[in-house]
Amino acid sequence: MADKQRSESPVVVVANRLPVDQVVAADGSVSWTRSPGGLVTALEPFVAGRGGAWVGWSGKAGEAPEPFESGGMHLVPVGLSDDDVDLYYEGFSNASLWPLYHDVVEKPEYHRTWWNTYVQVNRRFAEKAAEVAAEDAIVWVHDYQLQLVPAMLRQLRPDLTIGFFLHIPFPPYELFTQLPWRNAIVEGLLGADLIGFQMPAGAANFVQLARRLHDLPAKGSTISYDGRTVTAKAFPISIDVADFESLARRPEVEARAAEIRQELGNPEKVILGVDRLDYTKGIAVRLEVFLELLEDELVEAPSTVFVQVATPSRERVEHYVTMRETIEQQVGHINGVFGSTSGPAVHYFNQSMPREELAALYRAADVMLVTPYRDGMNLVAKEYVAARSDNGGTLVLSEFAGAAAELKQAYLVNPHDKDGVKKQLMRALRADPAEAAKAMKAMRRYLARHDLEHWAGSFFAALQAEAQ
Ligand code: GDG
Repeated sequence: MADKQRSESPVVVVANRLPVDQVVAADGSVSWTRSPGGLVTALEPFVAGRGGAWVGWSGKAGEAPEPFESGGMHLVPVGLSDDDVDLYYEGFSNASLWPLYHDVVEKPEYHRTWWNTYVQVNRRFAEKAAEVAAEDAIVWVHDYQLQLVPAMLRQLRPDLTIGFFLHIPFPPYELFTQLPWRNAIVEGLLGADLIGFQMPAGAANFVQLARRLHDLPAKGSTISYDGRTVTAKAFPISIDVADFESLARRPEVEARAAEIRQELGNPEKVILGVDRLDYTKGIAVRLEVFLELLEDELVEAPSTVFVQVATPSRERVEHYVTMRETIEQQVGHINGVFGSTSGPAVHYFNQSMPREELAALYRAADVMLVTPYRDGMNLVAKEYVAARSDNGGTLVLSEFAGAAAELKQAYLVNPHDKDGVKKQLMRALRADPAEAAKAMKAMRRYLARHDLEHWAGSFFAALQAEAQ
């Protein structure tokens, strides 16, 4: 690759998705709208402010569109064919790695065709990044879909400083070593100078793997590899706290929260769950626990209602299809037995809601129920806390979500222990308002200092230090 062909981006983000969505109008014309995700908001200042680039997939299968400018960033699309989407994205990323990295909650499938496509697509991303990065640029690669990119990129461009952040948990040695391609993944990640994890445990798992599987010398968070030092450290991600708080405080959002309670029939207590419809999130456990509490007559419907927003996700992956059917049967059963003409016991929404509506739901809920079996962080828990500037509401949180290490005043639960979840949910429902307000205030104080800017800033600072 001749130098003159290179663009001059001093900062490059590489992620599975571009920070924009492609919109095709009725006349066939193509335009782009900014994705609503928090990650985009967090990274944009670092990328746009420095004439940087973002390499990613547009979200639509087919030829890659030409690079273009948006929001001050140089956006570089990577093309994925229908087969790539099937094998690299839905297959290896979401049906091999996703369940393996989440404690094998569902059985991962390992197929050589999926892996081969994962390698090919990772190479495509690495080549694009190598093309656009300026001499000595900083490149930040994201997440489990692109774990081979750091090593591939280093081979193409040894001058770069490369960071990698994993948004999901990193499993212990005993689970990770199931993976037939375990060595290649570890070597892929070791191409980075800095590997970020949500939790210290993930970083420690990685260091242990490097040591045991590859016999590499390691001290604390650093690994010696190929004449370089690779650092593996925790950088717990967060949300744009001020932005979410001000959204939830808007008069129209507060009015909508009151309206929601009215529409629900003015119940005494509203329990809320908000998740992508994913088997790691423990939605079925919540429904089982709510059913048992109704059966035990510890709660009564409709004076207590459970609202579950389950946003459609990965609808072509088999595990997700069966899980949705199970959940819908559970909801049907609970409402069949405990619903009445004045309303159902469970209000279930398998649809995506606008952010304003989510914020209003957070403000309307007495108890936020977050019960994943395993979760890298869980931003919903943090959003709930940020939304409660009235210090109202209580949070029931799985100890297996990264967020549990930070939101210490939550009612922590083990989602595998139904009696334990029932007990904590009842405590949350019966919480003394003054005590609950104190807990919420403490969590809000913590979050205010640990927001998304803090996360992105500390990762970039650590990466820049590697570049010195
Ligand atoms: C991965 C890791 C880690 C949900 N439904 C709607 C909607 N959402 C938004 C939430 C929240 C986000 O989606 C979900 O974030 P989570 O962190 O809870 O979970 P994952 O999607 O699994 O994210 C996770 C995260 O990456 C970041 O590193 O925390 O552990 O698994 O922001 O509000 N947003 C809108 N409508 C919905 O219906 N607008």
